[in-house]
Formats: sequence, structure tokens, C-alpha cells
Amino acid sequence: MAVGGAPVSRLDDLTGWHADWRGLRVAVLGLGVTGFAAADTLAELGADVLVVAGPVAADGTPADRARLLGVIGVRLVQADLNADPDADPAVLRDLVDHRPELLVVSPGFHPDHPLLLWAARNGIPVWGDIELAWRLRDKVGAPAEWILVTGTNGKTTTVQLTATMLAAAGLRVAPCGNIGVPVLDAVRDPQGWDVLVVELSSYQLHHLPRRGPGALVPWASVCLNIADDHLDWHGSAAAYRAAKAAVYANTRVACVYNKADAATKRMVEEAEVVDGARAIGFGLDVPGPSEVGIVDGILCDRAFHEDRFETALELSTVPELRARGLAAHHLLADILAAAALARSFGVQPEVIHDALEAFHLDAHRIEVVAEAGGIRWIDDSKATNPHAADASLAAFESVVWLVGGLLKGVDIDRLVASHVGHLRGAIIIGTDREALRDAFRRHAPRLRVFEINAQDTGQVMPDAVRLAADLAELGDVVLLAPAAASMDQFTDYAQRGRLFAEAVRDYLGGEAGDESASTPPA
Ligand code: UMA
Repeated sequence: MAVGGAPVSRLDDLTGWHADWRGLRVAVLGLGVTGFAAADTLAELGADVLVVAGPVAADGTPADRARLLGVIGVRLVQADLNADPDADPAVLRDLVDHRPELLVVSPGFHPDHPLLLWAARNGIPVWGDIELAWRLRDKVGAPAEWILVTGTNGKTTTVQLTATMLAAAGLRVAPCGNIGVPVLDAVRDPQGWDVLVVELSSYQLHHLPRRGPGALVPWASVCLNIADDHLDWHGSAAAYRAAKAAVYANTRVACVYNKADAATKRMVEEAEVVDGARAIGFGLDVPGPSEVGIVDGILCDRAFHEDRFETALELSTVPELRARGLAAHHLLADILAAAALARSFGVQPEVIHDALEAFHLDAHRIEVVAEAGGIRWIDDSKATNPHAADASLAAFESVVWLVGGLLKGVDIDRLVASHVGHLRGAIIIGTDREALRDAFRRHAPRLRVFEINAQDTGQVMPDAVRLAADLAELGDVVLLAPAAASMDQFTDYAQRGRLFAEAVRDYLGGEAGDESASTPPA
């Protein structure tokens, strides 16, 4: 069944909050935080909105969102989202009858999802929430500048660091995007912003146009690093990389890349940027001109000051950062990237220094949950892929490693091979066991490796912690760095980390006592 696409010109004209969105027939796919923000925004603009979601549970946040849709005058269809409306129109009759002129998709929907293929076949344009937010960025006064952050790991920390530095300079700044706050919520905030620091996932980048009225034109952008992740969603490493590379498109002032990751530099070289935009490298070694880096333990800028061919400006020092638990290599890299972004916006070096003095890492990112009997228990549940777990493992000398979960189609073998030398033992959790088992068998046949068989969410961590305590020796770190997503056994990485910390504290009981810690690793 063909559904008429919109005359392209109508959507082309919808490039601002004050354009005429009234009566535009839009279908919003998904009722997570993104779907709700999109529906709420479009309803406020007077569009005719239909939300299409899978069956919504009777209670909890999705049910609350479903109820609120009724209040704001948005219809909701709950259906089997894997149905193809062309093949089985009855399942999604309401969607077909709505005759959408535009489909706004939530990030998690796979590019080959039946409803996206249906939209393509029927000429219905598909926008992600980021494109919609970009078009609507002039709601409150002069639009904020956008600084974009992507990468396989370190995105959220870098967004928080950048936002902290900009805020310390007195700018009104909103960290948003994949960090958990829809960009649509930020652009609608009545107070208005000078800068949005936007974390973009590869999913969100995939849905962005490179040119035309919906294409982002950011102030600055960074791809922090790139390693295989989300291959099951993108279909191939090349497609994942291509999505990440989109972060640099149309950048106006600074394309920040990682000197230690040649692929990020290539992305900048190949990007179509605005004339005059500069490529700025960051790295842990001595910086050349147009780079930020480290000289004799001093983090410095040789990119954003006039005398950069002769001198460097001091931003902070490794000893100061070590005292705050921010000196692991991957964190130093995030700090340098954030400093480059903030410097591109004119933030002074001493302001960056002071902002770092006040900065705290979020929970579940190399968080020390207890220290007792000479053993440190560390929650890095946020290490949801091998690249993140690699950085985490590298920060410690002797490790009992809690690993496993949903491997998302990525290769775990190399990670195991490169760290067996400093493992005391390993405990496998999660459902994707075979690849891990194989890797340990091949690379460390004599290592003590255990598997947790508990299926019950509440029992996985208590069992794992008991085994880890048996394995660990004086001076060891017990490290939860799963290298995998959590959704096979937990709601999300935060629940996985929380249950780990609770199990550790329960196990240690009074033993952790006053030593129960917040002392971060070096
Ligand atoms: N859904 C389906 N079928 C699908 C896909 C999704 O029914 O094929 C449903 C989901 O069950 C959910 C709804 O559609 O009920 C929307 O889901 P969504 O997965 O798109 O998620 P949102 O709640 O809108 O949250 C999204 C991001 N989620 C994903 O990209 C998976 C959030 O990132 C982000 O914070 C939020 O938008 C605001 O921008 C989370 C994430 O895990 C933290 N991101 C991945 C990562 O960081 O690795 C990419």
C-alpha cells in the first residue's frame, strides 16, 4: 500500500521553531526518552502526531509516558513493531491511515527495521531526534553553538569535562544527547543556552544528513577513538566507522582528533568542513603546533594561542590530576580532548585548571567501591565494550576480572590475549560465554577461570563476589569491567554496577568498615 510522501519543499522549509509545523502529519517511532521528547515537541508546534511503540507495560515509566501522551493530545498505537505494514496492513492500520509526511525515529531502531524499510519504500522522509532538535534550535533567543562529541569510549566523561570547563568560564552550557538528556529537551529549555555539548552515539550519527537544511553545522567536534562496537546494529565495522565520521561534517572552528588513533585523523582529513576550520590533535605525548598534549607531566596547549610555534600554555599537571583520580591514560586523553574543545571556545587555561580541580567522575566509571584487606574492589560497569575494558585493565597491575554480558558481535579474543599476563583469575558472567571461554582456554589455559550460572539478576553479583574474594590476594584489584553490554541480565550498566557494589559491601560486611572507599586509582 503506497502512502503519499510529503512535497519535499514543506519539510525543507521547516528549519526553525517559528516555521509553520501546524497540521504536519508525523509518526514518531518509539516511546523511550527520545520518542516522548519528540512527540511532546511536535505537539507543542501544532503537528498531528502519532506515536508508534511496542506494547507498553501497565506500570513504570513507559506507562507514565503513555498516559502523558493522552494529556498532550498525542495518539499512541501499540503494535508488533516487527510487522511490515505493506505485508500486513492490519497490524499497523492506524499508522497507515495516519499517512505520515515525516517519520521521527528513536536512536535504537536498526536501519533495516521493517518500519524504516516501509518508510523508504513509501517515500516518507525519516529524521532522527538530533536533526529535529537542530532545526528547532532557535526556540529561545539566539541559537546556542553546538559542540559534538562521539567516539567508542569516553564520550560521557568528555562531555561532562567540556561542559564543566565552559561553565567555569561563565557560559550557560547544557550537556545533552546520548548522555541521557534528549537534545530536544535542551533546546526547549526556557532559560536558553550559549553552548550545547552534545554526546552523539553512532546510532544518532547514522540518522543525520550530511548536507541540506537538516545537516548540523557545529562549532567544534571530536571523535575520541574508534574500536569495534555495535557491529550487530551497523552490520559492519566500516558502517560503524562511517557513522562516527559524520561527527566532523560542516564543523566551523575545530575538528579535534586523537593522535594515537589514526582513523580519527583520517576522518578529519576526509570530512567536508567549513573553510577555516582547524584540525587539532590531542595526545599523551609532546604536542606540536595545533596540538594539545603532555610535556614533563604538564598538560599543555599548543593549539589556541598565538605563540604556539614557540611556547605552550599550561592547563594542569599529571600529579594534580592523579590526586583527584584522573590520571589513568584514557582519562588524561579525555581531559586533553575536552580542553581542546573548551579552548576552541575561548576558555582560558587557568579556568580549565580550576574546573579540573572541581571535577568528579560519574558513578560506575572506575569507581572504587571498597578497599579491605589490601584488596581494592572497583566498579567499571560502564566498560561496555572491549576497548573500554582494555583501558580499565591497563590501569592495574594484578587483577581478578569480572567479565561478560552481551558481546554485541565484537571480538573479545584480542582483549583477553593482551591482558592474561596480569590476571590473577577471571569470573565470567552473562550469556555470551562461548567466545570468552574459548579465549581463556587458548590464551591462558592455566588461569583460574570461573563461570557464574545464576540466572536470577539478584544472585549474579553475590556469587561472583564470593568467588572473586577467594581468588584475590594482597595488593590485587577486583575489577568489574565486563567488556559487554548488560541487558542480558540487568536493566542497564548502572544496575549492574550498583548490584556489584552492594554485593561487595554485603560480603565485606563490617570488614570494609572505615576503609570503604572513594580513593580513586592512579
Ligand atoms: N524499541 C523497539 N524496537 C527497536 C528499538 C527500540 O521497540 O528496534 C523501543 C525501545 O524498547 C524503547 C523505545 O523504542 O522503548 C526507544 O528506544 P531507544 O532504544 O531508541 O532509546 P531511548 O529511550 O529513546 O534513548 C535513546 C538512547 N538509547 C539508545 O540509543 C539505545 C539513549 O542512549 C540516550 O541517552 C537517549 O536516547 C537520549 O538521547 C543510551 C544508550 O544505551 C544511554 N546508548 C547506546 C550507547 O551509549 O552505547 C548507543
